Amino acid sequence: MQIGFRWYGEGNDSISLQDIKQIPGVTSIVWALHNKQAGEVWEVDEISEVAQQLKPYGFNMDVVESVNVHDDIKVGLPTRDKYIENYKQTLRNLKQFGVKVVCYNFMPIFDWTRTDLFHPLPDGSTALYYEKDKIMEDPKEMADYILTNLKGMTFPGWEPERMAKLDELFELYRPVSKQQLWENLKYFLEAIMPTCQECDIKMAIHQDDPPWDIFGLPRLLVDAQAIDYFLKLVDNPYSGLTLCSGSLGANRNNVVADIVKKHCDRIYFAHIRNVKHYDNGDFSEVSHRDCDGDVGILDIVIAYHQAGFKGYIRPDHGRHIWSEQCRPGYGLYDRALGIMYILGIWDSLDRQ
Ligand code: DNO
Repeated sequence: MQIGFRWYGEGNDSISLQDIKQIPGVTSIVWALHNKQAGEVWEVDEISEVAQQLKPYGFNMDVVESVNVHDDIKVGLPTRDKYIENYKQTLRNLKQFGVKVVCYNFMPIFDWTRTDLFHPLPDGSTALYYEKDKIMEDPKEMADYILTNLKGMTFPGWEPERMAKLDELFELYRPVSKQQLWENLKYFLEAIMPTCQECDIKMAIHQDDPPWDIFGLPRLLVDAQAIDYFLKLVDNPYSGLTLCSGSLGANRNNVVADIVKKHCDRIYFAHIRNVKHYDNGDFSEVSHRDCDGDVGILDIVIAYHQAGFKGYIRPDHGRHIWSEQCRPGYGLYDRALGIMYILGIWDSLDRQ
């Protein structure tokens, strides 16, 4: 197991590499070129700039989160082939820097979706929150709310350029059924698998967050059954999972530890996040401690340990604590606490 920490880049994150260096156990910076639009090639000199920043700290850049997939690929337009060629070129360029895993998602239009980015918790901290009823309303309202609260920070999946075209995007996705979306995912993966093999880069899909359809848009990776289906759809070791405990765990029927046990050999990247459910269907993100939420963090970490997991793990979202001003979900302190919790479990299991 190797510990990663997501970092949004120089000038784009309140957290410095120096800060991250002081968290025990972190060896990988989980990074991306956040100024790139989906579909653009990531050029060697742009990647090299990040490599130069990481070098003095001894961090590797093995995991990219995310190289986003262009909507034309998701929708299955004829122009998708051009964007797939660009994706392949990006993979070849990433290979030059030793990248081993690319995390990506196939969510239509929206990436992770929350209705409150700074919801107060009883302990005085704030956290990302999902209020089910608010999602029934206008998607534009929600996009406006999120963009306003991001205060100019870029967030993958919430690019202002894309959000400005929401009507157009909804129109584009209207004819795309769930089955068609699966077919388009298959087409994309089959097209890039030879390049992944040539570059020895594993594609690791992130689950839909939350794991159910929203605003009438079909969402694919929502439960154990969908994960089984996905892994058979393109049954190639270069296509696997970023298993996100928090995304799946938002549905209380998902038992994430069971998915770890079943598919550990196809999990290349693990996101560890805890979620608390409310009876009305709302949920809140909470600390990584097992008893603070409902996801079964302890069982999940034990399952990874027992399976001899060799991939990358990162603490996923954290609460905003100790008055930290940071990106929603991506502060320093609570994620650092999350790492210490995961390492505490891991080290004591090693001892046994
Ligand atoms: C949320 C993240 C996701 C993830 C993408 C991967 O914070 O886990 O946004 O990065 O879905 O493409």
